[in-house]
Amino acid sequence: MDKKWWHHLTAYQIYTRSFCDSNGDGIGDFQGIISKLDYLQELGVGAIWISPFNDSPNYDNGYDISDYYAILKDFGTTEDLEELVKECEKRDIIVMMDLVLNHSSNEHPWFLEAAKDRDGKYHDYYIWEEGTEDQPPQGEGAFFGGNVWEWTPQIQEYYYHTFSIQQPDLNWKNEDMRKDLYAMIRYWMEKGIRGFRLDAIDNIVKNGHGGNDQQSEKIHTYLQEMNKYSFGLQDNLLTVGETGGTTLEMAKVYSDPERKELDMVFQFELMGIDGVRSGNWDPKSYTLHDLKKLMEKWQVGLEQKGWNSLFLGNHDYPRVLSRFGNDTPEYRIVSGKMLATMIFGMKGTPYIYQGDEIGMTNVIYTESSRYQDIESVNFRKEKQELGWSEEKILSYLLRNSRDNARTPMQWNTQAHAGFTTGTPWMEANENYKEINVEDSRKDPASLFYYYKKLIALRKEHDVLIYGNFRLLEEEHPQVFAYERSLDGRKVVVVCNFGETPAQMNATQDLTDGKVLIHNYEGESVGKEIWTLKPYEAWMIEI
Ligand code: TEU
Ligand code: CA
Repeated sequence: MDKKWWHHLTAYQIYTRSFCDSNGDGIGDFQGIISKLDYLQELGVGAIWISPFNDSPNYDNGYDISDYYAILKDFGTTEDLEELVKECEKRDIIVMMDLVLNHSSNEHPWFLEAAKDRDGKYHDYYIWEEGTEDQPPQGEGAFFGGNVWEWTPQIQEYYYHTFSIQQPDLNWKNEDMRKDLYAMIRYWMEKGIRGFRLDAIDNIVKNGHGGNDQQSEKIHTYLQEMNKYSFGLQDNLLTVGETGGTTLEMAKVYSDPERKELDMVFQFELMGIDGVRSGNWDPKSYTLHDLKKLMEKWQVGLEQKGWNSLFLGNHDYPRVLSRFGNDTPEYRIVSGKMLATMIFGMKGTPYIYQGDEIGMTNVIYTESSRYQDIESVNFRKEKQELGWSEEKILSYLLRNSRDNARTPMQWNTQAHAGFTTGTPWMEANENYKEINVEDSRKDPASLFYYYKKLIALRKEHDVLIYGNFRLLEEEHPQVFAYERSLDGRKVVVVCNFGETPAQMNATQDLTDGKVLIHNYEGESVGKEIWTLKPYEAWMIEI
């Protein structure tokens, strides 16, 4: 495998709106990020992925762009962004921009034109179907509620939207539209943006009857074309595609370096394992064995060709700890460390979502009216119309809502968790007095320092980057263990996913091993490794 400069890097995702507010208007901004760069440098991350920062009416917090060249005023100015890029450069951090190319805002001038005139240049920048007001074209449900087709009385046509009605899909069949997007990407490349996360990129090819075409070859043609006219013009960029519906076979193609499509992809198979935000949001049960086999499939599947992104959550999912760990005071830190060990021992590029490094948890609301996210708001409305009780709606939102991950970053014990001196756009999680950055940095045993150590380990040990993956203890109901090996070097990772002790089968001799990291006090490897404490995790070099 050819080595790349970004292989050892750990990325950190910033949801700007909720990260740090510098001017007291209650909304996080670029100057806020700049003021926290020393913190991120200390953690050791090599990239920050910033959620969309272009101008937007914010129906979907920036994922509905009305001007691809302008900066959202809430976040700052173009000069602030340039300053951010420079300040990051000084600290060896690259800035990754979130590019939303599947759709624009319905307030983008292209769409305003398109919806006015069937014969104008921009009409074909979007996807239209004939119909009558009471007879929409055949189509599936949109991601954020309702049907994918929305009526435009002015021109008596329906437009297509994968997500909300405020997010009309762009028509990738239109070459002028594509060229306009590529020019826009070059503009941001010139501003010093070194990484690009392509939002919902596997949705850009439609199947012609109201759905996305995951089988089409066309998507590869577009990605290669985009690379040729934008990313490929520079050799020091990093691209990651959000490909929610991708199969392993497709992912191999997307991230095969020879094909020049994407450097890596986010796949969401794990994100759907418990039914969160998938299907009808009903809870789905799964076993640790299912989770292990799924991870193994992607680890082994992309071993020769391609590259994985490693993550357990982002701004679209509940908090990692509340979802896969144990967020009670007793086990919060230890289970958070265990999950981090599991992910950082794997092959791929780890992404930390803001706040996960200090163990932030889901937010507990007692009224469904507290939710702000468009998806949650639409969900609530739809279910109310169906007659669901408040109690049932609330229980679904508590488990699934994206707002769980969007409460302000918890910096300290001051008002609003130190996120703002004003009134926050969203209240901080009430537990900020117990969970915050300031306290984490004072405590050598904190999750923060554990993450810091994991990030550093990946810079020192090639076996963690390039080693082959082999699942151990496959049938164990409570332990996730695997081995990474490279040129005679071996690292074994052992994680107890249970709240109770677990006994492993002594199939390997680990007693002479060197402990790289361990989430309980004391670092000697003896026989005790075979009896794991609750949520205990080891990373051992043998
Ligand atoms: O997300 C797409 C999205 O909704 C995924 O979480 C989806 O569940 C996954 O692809 C499985 O198919 C992106 C952004 O991350 C999200 O915040 C935006 O709301 C959305 O696109 C629309 O831009
Ligand atoms: Ca602000």
